Amino acid sequence: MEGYKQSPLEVDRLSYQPKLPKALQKTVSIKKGAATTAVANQTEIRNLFPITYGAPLVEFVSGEEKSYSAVNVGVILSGGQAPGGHNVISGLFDGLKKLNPASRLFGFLGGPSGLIDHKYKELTADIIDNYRNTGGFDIIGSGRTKLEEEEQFDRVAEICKKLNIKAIVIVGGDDSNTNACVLAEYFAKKNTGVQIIGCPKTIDGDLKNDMIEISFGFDTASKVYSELIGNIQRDANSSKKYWHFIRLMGRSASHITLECALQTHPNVCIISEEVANKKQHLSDVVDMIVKSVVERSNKDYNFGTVLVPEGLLEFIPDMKALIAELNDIVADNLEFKEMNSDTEKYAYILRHLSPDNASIFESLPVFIAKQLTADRDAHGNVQVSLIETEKMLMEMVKKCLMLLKESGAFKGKFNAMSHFFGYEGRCAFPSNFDADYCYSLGYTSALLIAEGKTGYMSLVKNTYSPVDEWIAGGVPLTSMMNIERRNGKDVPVIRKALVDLEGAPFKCLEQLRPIWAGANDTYAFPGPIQFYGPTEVCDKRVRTLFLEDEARRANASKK
Ligand code: FBP
Repeated sequence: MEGYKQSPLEVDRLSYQPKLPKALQKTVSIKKGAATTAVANQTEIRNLFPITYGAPLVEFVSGEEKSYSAVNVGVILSGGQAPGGHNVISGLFDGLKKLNPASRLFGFLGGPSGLIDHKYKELTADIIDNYRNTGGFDIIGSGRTKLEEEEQFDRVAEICKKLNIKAIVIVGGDDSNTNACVLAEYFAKKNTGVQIIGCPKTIDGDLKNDMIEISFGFDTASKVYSELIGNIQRDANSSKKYWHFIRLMGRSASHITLECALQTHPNVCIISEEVANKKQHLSDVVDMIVKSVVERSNKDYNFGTVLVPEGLLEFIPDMKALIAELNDIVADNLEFKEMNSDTEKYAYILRHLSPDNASIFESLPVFIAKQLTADRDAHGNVQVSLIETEKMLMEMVKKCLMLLKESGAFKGKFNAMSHFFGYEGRCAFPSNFDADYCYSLGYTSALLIAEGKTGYMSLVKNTYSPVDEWIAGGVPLTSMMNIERRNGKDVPVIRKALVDLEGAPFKCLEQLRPIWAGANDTYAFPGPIQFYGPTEVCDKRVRTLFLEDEARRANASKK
């Protein structure tokens, strides 16, 4: 395009050949593993998914040359962007072509809505080659339309018939893969002959379980944020005059915040799951930060860093109750939507809230109260990425410190700045790990399709080890399901993985946090992601993966 020039790094990354697990490098055969059940509510899940329930785990191992017929396959990218999506598509494309060069790949545009509205483009080699190892989902776009109604499924079946599509790969998080599971069962029941394969995507890191070690994008995104936090810490330690309140994306789960803390060693790190577990109030969280500011100021350290997970407010019991009541008041409320002024809206909310929630609402800074009443997402929930929790905490800490100053209990200075890191990391160039992992996931999806599997998630395990030693296969989607109450109904969903307070990464944070709180020489500076150079730098895994792998091995050796 006129005036558009790819950066030198972009040009160079296009020719990076992602690594594949050893077993996938030549011809493969499929090895059947143990039959599966569901993580919980086995009877209900079996009754809801009679065809796809109980299928075995599968693994691909080196095997004899085999011929596969040509297939047409569709792919969608669903939900928030995550680094590596383009590599899932290129791995899928290369895998399909390797198995049979006459196979074709169709990308559906803008996420699930592309499948429903029949908007697609064929992904040919010249298109794919321009996106290899690049960040973003722009090759076909993404979207958050929910694919869950039978009418929508029938529309999908229509386009599959028209394009002679034999399988669809759904690249998404827990919700999208839940929908993939329902769609797989529906297609099997209707004998459409269309297979459904899922791929574990989300920077949030909350799509993981005994089988899925990490969702793609988490590695890159947490490294990007950690670089920025490290840079800020060096600045804070140089000028020694600012406290930095940094909110990190991750929706409900605090995996990203935890990982960034392990990489950078901030002075304060809040973990939502811990706050909920200890049933802390907003004032407890504020007090914890105030305590740290005061203690550090006594040592003349009038600077520091505070990491705040994006979903914090929903984990504070009293805030959760307030948000739930606000959801009921605001969702689909035309009268409220049509009000012209913020003052009118504020007064309306106060009139309709229960007395306890009204008093919490009134105690919040006005800008937060306004953000909490903004438009809901497609699921009727508050959009956490739009709530400036870091600013709110900053304001509340400031207020407390002013009172302490008046009473003589705080003699230091408090100048603070706020940051939100989210969108900066979701479309970054995938790290070597994500480039290889995503390519392998895509390639494995092609193999699952060739082997006639449906209702499976593409699986690549042993990811802490070098790529050669990775194990590729598939895990039935039904095995990750349980029943949860959503919007007043019991529904089958893939269980979301929140931070495990008994898990190795959190235990490590818990142990180190007190040391980081008072010091100024413990900050760590991870620097930018490196693509070229020594493997210990370029292929370094995130701390979460390391600690979980170590714990897994220790457990296995005990058995
Ligand atoms: P997914 O769960 O779809 O992967 O999205 C992750 C995420 O980046 C969250 O961390 C964040 O809260 C949300 O998407 C933001 O949504 P949007 O892209 O609609 O602003």
